[in-house]
Amino acid sequence: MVKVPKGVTLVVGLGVSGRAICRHLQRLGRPFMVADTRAAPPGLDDFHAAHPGVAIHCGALTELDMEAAREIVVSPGVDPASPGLGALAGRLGESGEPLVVGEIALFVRAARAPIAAITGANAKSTVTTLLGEMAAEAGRRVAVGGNLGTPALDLLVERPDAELYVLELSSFQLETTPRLGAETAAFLNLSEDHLDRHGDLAGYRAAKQAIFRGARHGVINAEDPATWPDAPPPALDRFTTASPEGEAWGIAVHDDGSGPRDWLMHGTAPLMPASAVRLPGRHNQANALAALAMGHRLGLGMAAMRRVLERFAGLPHRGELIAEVGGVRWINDSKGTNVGATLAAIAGLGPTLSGRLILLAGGEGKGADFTPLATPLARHGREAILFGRDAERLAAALDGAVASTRVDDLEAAMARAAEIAAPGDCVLLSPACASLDQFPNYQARGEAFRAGVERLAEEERS
Ligand code: UMA
Ligand code: ADP
Repeated sequence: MVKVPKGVTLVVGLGVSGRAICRHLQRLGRPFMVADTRAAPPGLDDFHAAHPGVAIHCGALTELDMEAAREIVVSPGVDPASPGLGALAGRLGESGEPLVVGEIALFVRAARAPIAAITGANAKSTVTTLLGEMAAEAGRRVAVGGNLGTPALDLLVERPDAELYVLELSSFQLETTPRLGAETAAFLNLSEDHLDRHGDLAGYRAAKQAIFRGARHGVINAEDPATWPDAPPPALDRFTTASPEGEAWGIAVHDDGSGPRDWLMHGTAPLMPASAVRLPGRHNQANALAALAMGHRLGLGMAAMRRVLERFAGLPHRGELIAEVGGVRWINDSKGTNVGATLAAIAGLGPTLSGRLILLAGGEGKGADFTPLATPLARHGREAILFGRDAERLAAALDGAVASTRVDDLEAAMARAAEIAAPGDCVLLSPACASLDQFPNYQARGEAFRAGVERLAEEERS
């Protein structure tokens, strides 16, 4: 048994978040040690160089005696219910908060500006970026990060003058945050993801509900009751892609003199034509409305917010058009790492095609049910080309609703797609799965797709 000395904080995990936690504790002058369940976590040498003399335990957490620890700060990739940690659930630390917390708990203690927080199964990064851009456009000193981009604790030093923090928060981060106390908190949508960690959809939802703890304002999806708060904050705004009821944010037909068309609305007030939102698809109009509702609460001007919605073309790997080759569009939606995201991509693209959709999907399914993909693929699909660890499970779930082929990897899937695609078709990489069985992360998968499409475009030109 290795003992965590009395009064020492234990940091669990030596990834991006773990390192940010260590830097923060070092700044505070709090003694700490580190544990990582992997025998050789990446970047050990760099860590020793940055924190000389700090003890590191590599291996099972059950080999650690944590009884005397002042606090245990776990990384999001580590399950607080895992062996060695699970037994400490319910135990309180010196701070009066649970003994086991995550990075965001430390951030909340240290932050001196309001927090706008965003969670959901999908669209977190898009809404976080939109709101961050809106705040900057409105002249606010804003720091944006969390699950997306810069770890929250690093924002404290990168933007010490911040007057607003906009944070994307995952269920993993929220389940170890006792009280967030956000100025405004949005829960965008819920569909199956990370069931391997949270057990079932109810567990996943419960983790995400923590976003409302101590919030002064909430933003929820009127069409998705799972996002509605168990304990409502004092003020609540709802968004919907339907005609808004009361003071909700929605979409309705309005005529500004140039003919009737869909407008984004706040109650009965028209805000901008839906077609002026540069991000494509109805799901992105919902994302725009969520960002508007949060921005409105923060006092951002409508004109600044509108300018952002008109120009923001989207983040890489989210429904990103890479090229059109021989009349076939190749779209990178590598961030479609769960069934809900892939359904949104198919629903957004399918009706716009003169041809058919060729879906490239597969990887680590995280225990999800793939059957909801069958109906939209039957309607819009030419073929589903499946690869990676859960290809068999995907094929079984599609059950002949659309033609499907199984291949070894993304490269083979792209070769097959190039072979069968006809002008007017769209080849969509939206895997409905995590990438980790075959790639370091979803970005690497998206970059491999981009490189492959660029080779095809080159071949076409030559
Ligand atoms: N790991 C171990 N043992 C350990 C520590 C980590 O096996 O002791 C493994 C984890 O299981 C995981 C990997 O190492 O496979 C990384 O885990 P981590 O907790 O060290 O991750 P970080 O590098 O700190 O990155 C985390 C988020 N990662 C996860 O939640 C898995 C990053 O989100 C986030 O950007 C970063 O903190 C800064 O806040 C990434 C992500 O995939 C983008 N998030 C999930 C998602 O968006 O779906 C939730
Ligand atoms: P997150 O950070 O929650 O993963 P992103 O903004 O990165 O969210 O988008 C992830 C995936 O979700 C992308 O594949 C994107 O096309 C899809 N998506 C975007 N908006 C929505 C929405 N409102 N509902 C469902 N899926 C969406």
